[in-house]
Amino acid sequence: MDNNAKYGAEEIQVLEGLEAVRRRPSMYIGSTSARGLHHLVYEVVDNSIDEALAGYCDKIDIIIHRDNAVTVVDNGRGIPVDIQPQMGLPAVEVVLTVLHAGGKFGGGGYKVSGGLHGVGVSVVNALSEWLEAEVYRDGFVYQMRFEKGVPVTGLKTIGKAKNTGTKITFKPDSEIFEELEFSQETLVQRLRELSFLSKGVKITYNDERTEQQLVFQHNGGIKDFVLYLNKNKTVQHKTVYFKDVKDQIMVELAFQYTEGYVENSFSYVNNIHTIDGGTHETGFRTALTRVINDYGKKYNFLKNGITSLMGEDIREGLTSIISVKVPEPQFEGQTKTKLGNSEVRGIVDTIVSDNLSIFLEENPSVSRKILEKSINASRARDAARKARELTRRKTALESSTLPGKLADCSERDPSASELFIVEGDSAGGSAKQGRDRRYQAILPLRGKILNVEKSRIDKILSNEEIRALITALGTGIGDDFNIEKARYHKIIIMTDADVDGAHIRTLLLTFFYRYMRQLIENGYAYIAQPPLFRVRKDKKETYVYSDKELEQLLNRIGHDKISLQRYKGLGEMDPDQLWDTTMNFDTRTILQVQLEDAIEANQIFSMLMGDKVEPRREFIQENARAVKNLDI
Ligand code: 0RA
Repeated sequence: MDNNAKYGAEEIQVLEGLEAVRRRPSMYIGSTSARGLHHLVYEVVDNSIDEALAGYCDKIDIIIHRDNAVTVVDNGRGIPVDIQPQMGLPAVEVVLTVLHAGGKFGGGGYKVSGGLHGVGVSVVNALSEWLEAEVYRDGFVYQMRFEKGVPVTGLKTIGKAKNTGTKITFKPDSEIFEELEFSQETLVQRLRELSFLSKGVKITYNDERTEQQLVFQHNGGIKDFVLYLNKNKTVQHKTVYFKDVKDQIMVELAFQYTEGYVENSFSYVNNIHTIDGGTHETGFRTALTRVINDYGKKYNFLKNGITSLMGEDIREGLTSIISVKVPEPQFEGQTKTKLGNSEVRGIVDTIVSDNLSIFLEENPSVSRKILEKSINASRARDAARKARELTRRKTALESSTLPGKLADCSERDPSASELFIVEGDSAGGSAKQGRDRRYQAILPLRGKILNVEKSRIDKILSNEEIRALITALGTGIGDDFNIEKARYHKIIIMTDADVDGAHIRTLLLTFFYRYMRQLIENGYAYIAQPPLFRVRKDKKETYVYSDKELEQLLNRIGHDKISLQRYKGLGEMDPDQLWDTTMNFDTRTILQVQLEDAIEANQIFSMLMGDKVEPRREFIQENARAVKNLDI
């Protein structure tokens, strides 16, 4: 066969592949916004994690350079450099230029590839202004450079190496991405999560922009993950952990019951957070419910009218992480975060049943606590149903009788209506006078609403402020929640820029997160941004929204002859001012509440709302004005 001819054809294919990626980047990385940008890093790190999963790598360093180029270094085997026969090119070049080539060589194992990321490093290469790869292997350092995915050097040997590994540095292409700035918070969150999921692997984060250095390493793996989630909660027992393999599917489970009432469970497939669950979650839940019920029956816990416990009773106060590794995962749903493989359900069920039954038999005191807690939950659920029915009936009766303190808008189309939830009666009064009454409704909340993290639903529903809120929103709550019935599509939390304001905002967000999550998921929840200062000079007034902005303004206009007013609360503004600065559609800024990462949200909520007091106070003080951090 004519070797050159074959070469040519393959090369054309490579170029066409890279061009396809550059033409429609979103097909490969989801978007070209900040989200897609961060995916580039995850993609490269996933390759190193695969090397760790295969047992050849235990250290991964991520460096963010000042120009937002990123380096990922690992101490794995190094990408092979020998000539790959099919393409007649060094394997490293193939991995970096051929779509989906990454997983084709090397020995099997579980790859992250095929999932949410897993598009291959060649995609990162295609979307980078430049990328440089260094491979440490067979005693040498090899290097190769690419621009927009195309090799601009051959594979060079540039020195000797004692160790093995791979180093990839890339600079995302400004022609592709709308946003080039990496967020430390976003990256760190994912790296922390990965370090829990990859037991023992040391992951370091070095940010040359801020000189921050962070190290993540968890020898307890997902067991440490559970401890982390329960950090500020009172727990009932030591974390339970087991790991098992069946038909090439590996299942790891860690759980621990807290004294709280909320469930905090997360599931992963090949290190991808499956937000929408799937067959692995179903298998786990089914097994948990059955095994606990069987134990309860066997040891006579179920009596006094309770014949069986429901899954939700058993999961009250449960914190759990289930992580499965599936060789060929099928992800479903719009966001591809739901596992579809039907065989996984039975396998997880069997593994959880077998291990959990043994655990319960061997740990009767823990078993007793779980059973007692579940039975309590079951009793409370009855009470809750009654309370809910009461609210439901009342809602039906009072459908025209909205809460007395709600100043509703005249518009009836929810998509054109907004509700301001305002801290305190005095600010509520200003807001009522200042608003555009056609489209803006005002609900003043008196003082603090109930801490929903510490109360069961029956108590929550008997709280007057909460009931007013539920009725005003029109959606119902919990299982009865119906987003279609929302009376407003913008629900704007407007609180003072102080510690109390931050607390109330967090309480409200906790409530939405726990009982009306779809409000957040649909993007209906917002946070108002009232000004912190008013600066007056020569009769010219300027409203200022942050300390930094104030500093910049004063530097510009000088410090002389100015009058500075600091707003401690919304109540200090008259209705016109409140309208001009915070409520006017045309000039205001409102922050949409994002549910980017349920883990972080939970962490913030449990830190703020959990029953251990100290970290909470520190956090609120630190973030009293940094609204961004509370923007779950
Ligand atoms: C293909 C085959 C082998 C390793 C790798 C790829 C590999 C890729 C990356 C990407 C980042 N770090 C990496 N480390 C390894 C197996 C090589 C062998 O059999 O020696």
